[in-house]
Order: sequence, then structure tokens, then C-alpha cells
Amino acid sequence: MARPRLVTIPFSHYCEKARWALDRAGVAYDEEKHLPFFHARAVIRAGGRRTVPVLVTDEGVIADSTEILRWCDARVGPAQKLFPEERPVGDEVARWESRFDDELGPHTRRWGYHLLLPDRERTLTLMRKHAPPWEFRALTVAYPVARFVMCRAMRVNAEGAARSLAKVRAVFDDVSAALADGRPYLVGGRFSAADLTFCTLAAPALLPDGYAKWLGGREEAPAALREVLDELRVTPAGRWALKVYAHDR
Ligand SMILES: N[C@@H](CCC(=O)N[C@@H](CS)C(=O)NCC(=O)O)C(=O)O
Repeated sequence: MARPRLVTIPFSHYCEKARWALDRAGVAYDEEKHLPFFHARAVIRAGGRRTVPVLVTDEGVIADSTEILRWCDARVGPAQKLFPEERPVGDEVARWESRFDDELGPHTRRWGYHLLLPDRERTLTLMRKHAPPWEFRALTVAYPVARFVMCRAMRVNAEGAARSLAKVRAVFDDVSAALADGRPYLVGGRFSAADLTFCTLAAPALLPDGYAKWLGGREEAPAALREVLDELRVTPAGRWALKVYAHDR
């Protein structure tokens, strides 16, 4: 098998979800990193639709993070699978995973962008670290346009960010409630796609050490982000996700 290529926006939490699964399955891959806005051309060229991550393999193109997790599962033994084969455990994992994809990922992203994008210098500093130099230079010049387009596409504004934060808190509450019996992982006593997906899609609102290389750590975060970070990090769901990130990533 030729080495798969993973097309990413490197700090995207959905891309971190795919990287974690690939790393865990022991799949060696090359990451092709792009900045938001510039990713679109690379995604289409790779055979994806619009979003990252896109995994290009010998067997075809996989243009969705959940499908990448399932592709990884086809390469590991039953005990390693992120979506367990047993029922009803597998169904429960799939339900949590799908909920985090729909109700957590888009909202940590919109809330995070709302706090980050107005600060051009901070945003560019984060992006510089992982971007192809020409994309970075172009973004530096086109920043106001790129910001406008991104805000429009994701409806990033004060009301949207407030709604998103409420959704993030609601998901954290439900995860905290599920963990109240002291279970080590969300479903079935072992690490699964439910845990991986919560940890990665919550990462912009928790900034675990294992993710700091992409989005920076607590100290680099804007004050308004730090305030929510400090609130979420001490919830049962937040404490647990930081522990799982440190232990299983
Ligand atoms: N359902 C997709 C969602 C991925 C997603 O939303 N990716 C974002 C980055 S965090 C993206 O590519 N946004 C750019 C765009 O929509 O043009 C998946 O799980 O892969």
C-alpha cells in the first residue's frame, strides 16, 4: 500500500480526530497542510467535496472524518476497533460519535473563531507555524477578505457564538452526567470513537497539552477564551477529556 496522504487544515479539530485514529491504527501517512480558504482547491484536487480532512489512499478517497475512523478500523483487530462490533455497545458508540460531530464540533469551532479572528496578529501567529509559506503570505494580505468569507460561511457573529457556547455546555453536561458513575470511558469500559471524538472536537475549548502544538496553550489564548476554558476544564467532562488526551493520544 502506498503511503496515504491526509489533506488538512492542521489546527482543525476534525483533522486532529483523523490524525489520532491513523496514529492509533499505526498507519504511516503524509500530511498535506493548508490554511482555511486555501484548503478548498486542495480538497477538490484530492477528490474531496469541500471539507477537510480528506484521506487519499490506494483504495480511494475518504472525505469525512468518521469514514476515516472506519477505514482505520478495517486495519486493526477487534479489540482495537474504535467502533466495536458488538451490539448494543457499537450502536451506543456510533450515537455519541454522531452527536459530537453534529452538536459539538461545529460549535467549538464557531465560538473559537469568534474570539480569535478579530485578533489578526494572534491568528496569523498561530497560522504561520503550520502553513505553506505562500498561503501564509497571501492570507496576510487578504486577511480582511478571508475573515469576512469565513465569518459568513460559518455565521460567526456574537449571537451565533453565544448559541454555540450554550450547545457546547449542553454536550459537556450530558457527558459529565454519563461519567458520573466513575466509568473510565464513555461506552463499554474501553476507548472508542465516542471518546476520541469528544476529546478532539472539544479540544478548542479545552486546549489539552496534546493539542497545544496546533492551537496554542492556555497562556496564548485570548482572555475571553481563557475564561470559558477555565470553566470547562474543571467540569467532570473537561477533567476526564484532559486525562484521556494525556493518556490515550
Ligand atoms: N463532517 C465533516 C466535517 C469536517 C469539517 O467541518 N471540516 C472543516 C474544518 S474544521 C472544514 O473543512 N471547513 C471548511 C469548509 O467548510 O470549507 C467531517 O467529519 O470530516
